[in-house]
Amino acid sequence: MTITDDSTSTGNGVLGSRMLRKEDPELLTGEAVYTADMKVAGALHLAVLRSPYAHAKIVSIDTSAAVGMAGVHSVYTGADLADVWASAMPCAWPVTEDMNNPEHYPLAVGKAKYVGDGVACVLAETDAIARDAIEQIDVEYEPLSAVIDLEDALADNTIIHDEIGTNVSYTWPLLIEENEGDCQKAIDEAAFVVNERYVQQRLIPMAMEPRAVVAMPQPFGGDMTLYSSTQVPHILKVMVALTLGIPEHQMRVVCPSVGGGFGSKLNVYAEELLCVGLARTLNMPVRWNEERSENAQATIHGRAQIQDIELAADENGKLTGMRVRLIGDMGAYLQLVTPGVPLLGGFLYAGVYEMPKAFDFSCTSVFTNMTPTDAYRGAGRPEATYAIEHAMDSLARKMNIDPLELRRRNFIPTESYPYEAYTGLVYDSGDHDKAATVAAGLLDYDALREKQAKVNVPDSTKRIGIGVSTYFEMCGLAPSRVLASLNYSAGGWESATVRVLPTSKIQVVTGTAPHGQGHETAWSMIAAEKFGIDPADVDVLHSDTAIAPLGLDTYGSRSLPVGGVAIGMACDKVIDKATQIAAHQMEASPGDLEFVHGVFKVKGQPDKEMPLAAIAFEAFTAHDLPDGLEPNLEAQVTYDPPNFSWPFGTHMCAVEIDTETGECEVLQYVAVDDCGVQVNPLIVEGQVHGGVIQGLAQALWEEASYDSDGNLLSSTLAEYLVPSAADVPPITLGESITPSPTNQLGVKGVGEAGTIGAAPCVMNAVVDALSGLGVADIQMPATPQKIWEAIQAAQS
Ligand code: MCN
Repeated sequence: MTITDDSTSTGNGVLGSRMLRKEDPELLTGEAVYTADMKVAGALHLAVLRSPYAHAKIVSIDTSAAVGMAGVHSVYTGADLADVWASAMPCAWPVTEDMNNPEHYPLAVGKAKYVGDGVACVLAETDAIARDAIEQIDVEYEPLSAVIDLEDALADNTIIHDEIGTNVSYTWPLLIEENEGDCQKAIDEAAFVVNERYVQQRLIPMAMEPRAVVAMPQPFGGDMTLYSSTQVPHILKVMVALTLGIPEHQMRVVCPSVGGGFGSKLNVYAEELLCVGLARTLNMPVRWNEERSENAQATIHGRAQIQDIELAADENGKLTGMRVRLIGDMGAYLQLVTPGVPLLGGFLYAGVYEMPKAFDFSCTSVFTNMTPTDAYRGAGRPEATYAIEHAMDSLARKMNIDPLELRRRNFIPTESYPYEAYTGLVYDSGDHDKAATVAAGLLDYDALREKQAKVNVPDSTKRIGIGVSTYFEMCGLAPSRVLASLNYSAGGWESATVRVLPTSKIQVVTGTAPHGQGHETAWSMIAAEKFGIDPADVDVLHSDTAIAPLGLDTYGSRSLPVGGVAIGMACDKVIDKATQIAAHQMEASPGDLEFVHGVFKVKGQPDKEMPLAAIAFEAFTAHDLPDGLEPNLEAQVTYDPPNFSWPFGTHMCAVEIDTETGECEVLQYVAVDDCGVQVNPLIVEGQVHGGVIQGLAQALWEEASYDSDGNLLSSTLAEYLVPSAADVPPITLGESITPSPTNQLGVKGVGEAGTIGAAPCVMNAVVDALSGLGVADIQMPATPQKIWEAIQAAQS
């Protein structure tokens, strides 16, 4: 494996090696410090009283009993804190100019709008006292009917936000005006049309570490340090400063170790604002630790969409048009990027297929009396992939052809890249036929189809299903200009500083904020490859805005294709400067030097060479530098990518369904995820494994279910079925590497890829197993009960 030619790699072979993650010993042996582990002398503990009603007027709140309890410092309602906020909680993505965004404060005033909405809070000497004290707060509620069903929400019979007067937040069209006529024509003239509704159930991200916050005012100077289990320290710093009116230079955010996020920690939460706001008011440290069931209620949920899809094809199965209508469930309020999530998928509904411009899409998003939704691994893109891939299988069934064959007929040909899609976006590179061929080979697709034909006979109680899915992902968010065109309030750049210390050890400072992705290892490998040194000689500094002041954090599988590339570019800048110093020292021209395995050599003069260590020391002492050159070896780069990165892949699986119990067992799972050049294949594999399991979980097990009154029925791990290791099938990964031509490392992101391919793959297998029994479709999650009921319904 090599990096692309325009880089100045010295090619020591570190890049692409299966190096073990250097951060793991600390994380795996309990040595790592998470926010909740921090010892903070004199801190007050926050507990939040949450509404037990999904929708209710708050008639009165009596805090007197709680105030009088021993160990209680103070008790606050939303009204008490009105002066603490400079503005309402932020939503960074006003997707349309007329989007309805209700005011949202850390504690509700007037009305509670979901079960879990904070209505009062306590500060006490210990967490236990604070939690006991909230039980003593007496709130009189006047319950209102809850809006849970998305189509009921659209009907506006019960209005959640009175000041808005409708439950609709926005309607976002993509290409409708231009293409509606063509799209209808394509559907009217099609030889085959698929017209289906898919429900993306609500999911709970369920990071292993719940959220935790410590807000520490510094004793002198009015500065505030916020420690938080977040994946966005830089964004959080700006947003907290704006929301609380804190001068930004006096605000620092630090993430101690973070135990996963999956998008749920890409946010600005009420508890962060409460802790900082109260710590500032009282000039005392304030902390909060989330409980697991609180996490299920008060940390964002994901997915939650209804998708109506019409897919048109000619007699050969070539796609001729597509219409998509979405209803997005925003939950009770808009969090940081809530409204943008369904739209991120809007660009991907044609998957990896050639699609004429006869495409139209619109998304109407509504408020409901449930936990706010926001980004969850894949954020819009798994939903879009599910829709096109599930519809492709339906189309193949209608045409009575093999689903893999149908896909091959529609793949964007490899030679068409870079490919301008129907949306105007340009896909960088792809080889879908290869990914599909590798996957089919690993699954032994043809042999399995033959076996299936023998096994799935009418009286068999065990039926085999074969699932195929392909995908394109739009990640590495993104060129700032494109984000601007989508009304996103931030850019898509990333920053890196690379510093060679006097003893030639290297510091990399990054704006990315890892929470399980192994950046310390991967970024060390990039720098080690560039400088021809051991990755152990590189230290990666991150997740502290005082140390890494510029950054846009980690989400959207952006850290490598944006942040990692920035590091590569900063290394190049440092090497350029070191080359000038080496040339000066050896009385040669910089053009005559080569840098190989950490040593500067004058080409053709074997006795003339200087190691990086010598140059680093020269740069430090600055006794004899070229005229005008600044001392020290350090460079900073802020990189704004010219395009998204476009990973793609094919997933395949085999399932066996017991028709008497509805039990579905995934027998075999194959994933070929092409993320361009791989910095560390071991990390890539780990990312894909984790992602696949989350996609599998959506297909078969997980669902945030609510009753009609808006009670969350799955608020503990007894009801919310996160798979254990024992539930995970054998996963075989196949290799396909198609470098991205848009960045110097040739990389694309991989953090969400597995999740995007997996749910449609498994659900296609489920329906494939049962279609012979007359089952047309099953909505996720395909639990044994749902499968059994679908079989019974089809048979009767
Ligand atoms: N990588 C690589 N070669 C590639 C692509 C990636 O070696 N061609 C490596 C990178 O160097 C990095 C890791 O894979 O170490 C992931 O990189 P990238 O795809 O850039 O994704 P991010 O680092 O930006 O991580 C975000 C992504 C997202 S969006 C979610 S959600 C997610 C995920 O990562 N949440 C995670 N993976 C997770 N993994 C863990 N353990 N916990 C989470 O919460």
